[in-house]
Amino acid sequence: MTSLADIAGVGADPRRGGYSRHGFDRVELELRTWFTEEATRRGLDVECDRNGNLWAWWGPPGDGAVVTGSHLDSVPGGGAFDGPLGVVSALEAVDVLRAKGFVPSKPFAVVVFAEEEGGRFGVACLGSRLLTGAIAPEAALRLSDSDGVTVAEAMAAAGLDPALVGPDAVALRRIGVFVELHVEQGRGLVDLGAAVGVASSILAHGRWRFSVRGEGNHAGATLMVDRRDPMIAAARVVLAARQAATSGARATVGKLVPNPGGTNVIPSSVDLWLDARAEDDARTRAVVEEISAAASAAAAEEGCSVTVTEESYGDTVVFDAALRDSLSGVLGGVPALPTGAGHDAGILAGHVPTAMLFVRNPTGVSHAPQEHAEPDDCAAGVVALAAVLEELVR
Ligand code: HGY
Ligand code: MN
Ligand code: MN
Ligand code: MN
Repeated sequence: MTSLADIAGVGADPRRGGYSRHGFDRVELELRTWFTEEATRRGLDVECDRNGNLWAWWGPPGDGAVVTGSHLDSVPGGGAFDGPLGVVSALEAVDVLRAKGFVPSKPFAVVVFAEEEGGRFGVACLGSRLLTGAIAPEAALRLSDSDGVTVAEAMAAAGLDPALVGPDAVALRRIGVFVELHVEQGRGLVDLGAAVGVASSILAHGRWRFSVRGEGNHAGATLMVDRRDPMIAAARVVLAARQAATSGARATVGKLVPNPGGTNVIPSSVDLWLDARAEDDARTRAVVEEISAAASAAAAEEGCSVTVTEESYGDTVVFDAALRDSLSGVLGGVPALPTGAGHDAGILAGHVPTAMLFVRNPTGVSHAPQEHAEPDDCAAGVVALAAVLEELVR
């Protein structure tokens, strides 16, 4: 049995949360080795698809499979459960089903998607986006990390052939239905007093890079009136994000990089990344436009320039209501709730029948070490996932 402590083992690995590269890099590859060993130990046959996603098959691969899984990578400083809970629970659900003598009557797989957080290359759900064609191979391959290492180089170093990257019709045809179990990133289930819930929708959300250019100079020798300081304009963008995010919208600047980044140096440029989300496309776009207008005004007043580049975007996802409600029914009528967090399930939902199960997070916190799920709730999640998978295979 994969003990739920493995979540702590895999998810809470200090290298994982404290590591900011992940995608096809050392720590993610070690986590994938762990998964391969755990899946193989269960008699599952593990293969890696052309885009770096891992598939552990219970029986022969085939079209119309029941597929479950999630991701193992993390955001920098992330918690132990975002991703690993879905992977460990999938392996444990296989244990539960096997223990009751269940043998899948249709193809069945556990999947681990690559680079879900986009922590290394900046595009979330890179593995599932490549699989579905949501990102063009050439656009993905030239993405680079903070050291200038491209996706193509990272994949090659991980033993993958970058020339094969791209939409994978075979892998997609094999997915008959996909169910992702995930720790809830919020307090919805806490407030509802429920251990498990099903997902109703995902906010529209995306990432935009603001590059502010000014004039690098000496911190001491340059009079304030003589400055063209991009940090001032960048600071005004951060405040504009807060002001624009009204009526349910969310806007975050979690990453800001001055160049060159010396304490006694007025930066020549500052790059910052905006994460904006709202209940629909129009609202999200309106928030970004308002922030971009504020950025242009701030740059002009500071004698700087600013360029805004959309790096990834996904419209609102509404999960199939019939599937959602049928799974809720299998579980005795667990509540359906929306999420502000993106998931590989959100990418697949546009292509195959897709659902999500959420497990209660008593802190409601995510993308931080305080993210949590109690062992009893994790166990309830495994039981729920096993029941749902058994129903879907029927
Ligand atoms: O950023 C997100 O919403 C997800 O956790 N990748
Ligand atoms: Mn996440
Ligand atoms: Mn996640
Ligand atoms: Mn000096």
